Amino acid sequence: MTLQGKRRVAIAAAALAMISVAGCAPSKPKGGRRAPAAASDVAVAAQKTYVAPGDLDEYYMFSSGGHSGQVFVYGLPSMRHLGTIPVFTPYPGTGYGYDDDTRKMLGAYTWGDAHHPALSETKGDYDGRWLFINDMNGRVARIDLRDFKTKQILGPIPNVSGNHGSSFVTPNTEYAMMSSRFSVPIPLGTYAPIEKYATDYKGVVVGVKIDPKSGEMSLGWEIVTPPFDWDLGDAGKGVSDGWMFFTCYNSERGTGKLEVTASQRDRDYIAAVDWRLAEKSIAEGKGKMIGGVRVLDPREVPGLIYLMPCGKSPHGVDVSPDGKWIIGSGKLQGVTTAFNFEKVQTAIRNKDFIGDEDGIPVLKYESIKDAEVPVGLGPLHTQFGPDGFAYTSLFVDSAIAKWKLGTWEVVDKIPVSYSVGHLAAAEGDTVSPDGKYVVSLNKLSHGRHLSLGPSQPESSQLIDITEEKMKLLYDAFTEPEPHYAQIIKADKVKPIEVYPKEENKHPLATWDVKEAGPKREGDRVVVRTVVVRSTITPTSVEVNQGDTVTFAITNIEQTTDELHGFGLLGYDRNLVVDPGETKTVTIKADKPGVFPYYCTNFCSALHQEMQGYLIVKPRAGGDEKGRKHGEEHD
Ligand code: K7E
Ligand code: CUA
Repeated sequence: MTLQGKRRVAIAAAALAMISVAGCAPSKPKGGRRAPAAASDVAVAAQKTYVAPGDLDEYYMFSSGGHSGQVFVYGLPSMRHLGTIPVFTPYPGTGYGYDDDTRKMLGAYTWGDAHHPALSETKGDYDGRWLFINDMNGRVARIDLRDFKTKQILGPIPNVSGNHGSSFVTPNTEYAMMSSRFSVPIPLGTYAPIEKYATDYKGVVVGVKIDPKSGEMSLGWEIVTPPFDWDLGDAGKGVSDGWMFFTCYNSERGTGKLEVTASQRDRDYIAAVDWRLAEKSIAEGKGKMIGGVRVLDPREVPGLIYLMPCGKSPHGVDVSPDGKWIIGSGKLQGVTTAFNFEKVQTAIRNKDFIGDEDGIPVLKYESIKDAEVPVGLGPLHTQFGPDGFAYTSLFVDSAIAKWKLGTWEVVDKIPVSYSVGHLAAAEGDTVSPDGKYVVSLNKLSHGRHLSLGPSQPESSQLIDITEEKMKLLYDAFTEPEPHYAQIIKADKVKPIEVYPKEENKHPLATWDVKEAGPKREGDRVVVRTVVVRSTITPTSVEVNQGDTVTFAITNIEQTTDELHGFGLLGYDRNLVVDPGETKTVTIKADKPGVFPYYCTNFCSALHQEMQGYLIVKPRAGGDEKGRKHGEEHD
């Protein structure tokens, strides 16, 4: 056993001793703590989740931030929140959305709704390079796991309204897939009355191409579909590599109260999309330009899509580690269905169809399913663990079911608090899920924590899956709102701690304080700025009212953890510049006066002294007018 391991056991033993004492206490302990369950269970859970000060967690969990537009990073098994990666939303904590580059990347948006993070894969295994994540506003982002920063936001993608079924990457990160939740007339901006929904409104499936070297995303192709509400997706792997699966609800093409109109049929669909055929067809010049993109019509490309009927309004679809089974969960049912990919292929070959939807063949349910697994009520999502076990979240039952692929036997069930949406298994979306944990991403948490008033947090519960019976280990409370998360072994991620000086190719990088200072061209002023403990150079800058001023700030530290901020009062800007990094911030100096700038990120004993002044000289004759105008700065 390692020293760290020994320390952990010793501390856990101490925790056990303490808990045993509390367990004997006759009345409710002070502070409102519940009497613990069997003390030994609590002690085991404490031991399994306790990461001693200075010790490191075993896994990273990247949890979607839902409508906060961010990604939250946790360490497992401690469930400690280690950091927030801002993606679709400005975040003053890291200065994201305040410097020129990230402001431009965010575009006109101040929010995003991010549901499904997807780690990049090589041969179906997480490779620790990138994390992709969707935004309902038709966008998808790439985070670089070398520095945990958002590097690219692609979109809004033409023709897509409500990018929910995204971002799911293929086994060698060839694509991040997208699908539209809301069908609308396309291209966006086209008018059609709601009465024409069934015929004039369209869904869209998109392949976002990923450069295997740089991770750079570009628009690959689109496929137009009937106006179903596409929901979730997963890429085929192993035997089903080359295919992509998307669930939908509202195959009824209903409008109005969807809870009624879209719940009439016994079955909706999982679409099986041959993405290699899509790629090939586009290369051959097929498709029609819609909204500036080439869009394939399944009627004109036979074999592109097939529809697999799946129980009432399915939500999640998840492909087993070997790619053999496609697990689809009808959220209004008590079973989850395992479809057999081989049978799907046979049915396609035999034209075993029961009809079509706008020219897309519908396969016969009985011919393609292997089993209906009686997991419990309201199955949403399935994840995979070691030894061929699958774990399905049950929203209505508020539980997680454990069952066996192939024998379809439900072997265990554990209640969660409360109403689980997604669940995430460690390494659970790879070809070799060998993780020790499942995290239940719950929608409700009432009564499990100190009250915060009406805005209740969500909860994420850590569950041990190393033994036959699942065991609840820990409750963590999260900011809004984790949908899906992905969990990767920590040693697969190799983050840097400073930006090496020799890699900084920014044209305005300044490494010598002697070169710092303003340079004017007409009414544009570029201020080369150096930040290093404990001075911002230059310490003052004078410009004229109406000038456009760019501060190009280089943090010349090469020491880990030495971040410096740049908050500019009166002009609503705050940057944080990491060691070795250069960032620019541009403002129109339309308000005269004196505006302090200062380091916002505590960096040294003389952090407080790290300050300076932007002095804006009023226009000649100035001026009430200038001041008024100035109030409208962006
Ligand atoms: Cu189930 Cu958006 Cu994947 Cu929420 S989604 S839970
Ligand atoms: Cu630099 Cu605080």
